[in-house]
Amino acid sequence: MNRIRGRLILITGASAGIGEACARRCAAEGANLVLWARRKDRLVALAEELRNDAALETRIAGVDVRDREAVEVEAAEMKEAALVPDVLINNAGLASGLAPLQEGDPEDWDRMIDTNVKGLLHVSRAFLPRMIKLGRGHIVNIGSTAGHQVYPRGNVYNATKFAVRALTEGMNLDVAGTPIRVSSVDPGFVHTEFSLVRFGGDREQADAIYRGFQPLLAEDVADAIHYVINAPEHVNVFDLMLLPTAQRNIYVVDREEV
Ligand code: NDP
Ligand code: 8X3
Repeated sequence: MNRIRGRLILITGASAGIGEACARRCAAEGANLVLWARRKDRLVALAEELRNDAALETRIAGVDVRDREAVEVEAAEMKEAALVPDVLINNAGLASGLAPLQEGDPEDWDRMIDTNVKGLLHVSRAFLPRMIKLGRGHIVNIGSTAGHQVYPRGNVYNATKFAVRALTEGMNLDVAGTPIRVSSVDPGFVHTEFSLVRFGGDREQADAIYRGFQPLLAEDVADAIHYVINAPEHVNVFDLMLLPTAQRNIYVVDREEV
């Protein structure tokens, strides 16, 4: 049964990877979309492509989720246009660097904390009150296996994803007594631009992360997210973890020698 056709789905970080795959999947299911990211040129191209494939309403905005004012302005414009998301997918996120804390760059820490934690808070705070008022809404936070177990040199990235898990649990308590659902989808290794971003554009270092095994694809995660948002209203998928078969915990991966 298709429960998302005609729904309004807001995806943050829709210009690449999991967010982009999710936009494509939701479009294929007939949802209307609001797509946010900093690289607006990519959103323009994606929206154009989706419009050609399906008769959808797609609204895009170049929003940096770290910028609370920008989030509030865009949310207010949506309110003016009577657009309240049925589903908010808090996907925008990144890792920046991979170093022991004693060698870490505080600017990397700011980038991760401001995006993965505060960005998620800014966007949720902007839309949750209206969801509650209307008595409908579903927030899906993209966490990570990194929010369940730490790995060497993961320190601050791990901390942000542990925070996302705490926020999913906390938000569920906050919306108790309403029909609002808050879910978390927590993938293991997914081959996206994630590692390229983490290593500052170093393709060799990024490719090495996914070498010798089959990582998840962004489309695999989009499938899982689709399952979560398409579930009947009495079902709240609280925390869905999905890992590549070759990945046995956060850092144990069966790699073939290449
Ligand atoms: P990508 O780098 O491919 O995509 C990240 C997306 O986030 C981009 O669209 C980027 O757009 C957006 N983004 C980053 N910073 C901001 C910002 N400040 N404001 C708005 N958008 C932003 O990585 P993934 O698709 O892999 O990552 C998506 C989510 O999945 C993240 O939360 C990540 O932590 C999580 N995750 C990823 C895993 C993996 O192995 N890849 C595993 C587990 C979780 P732009 O640069 O245009 O702003
Ligand atoms: C991303 C997965 O293991 O690269 O959250 O940190 S990992």
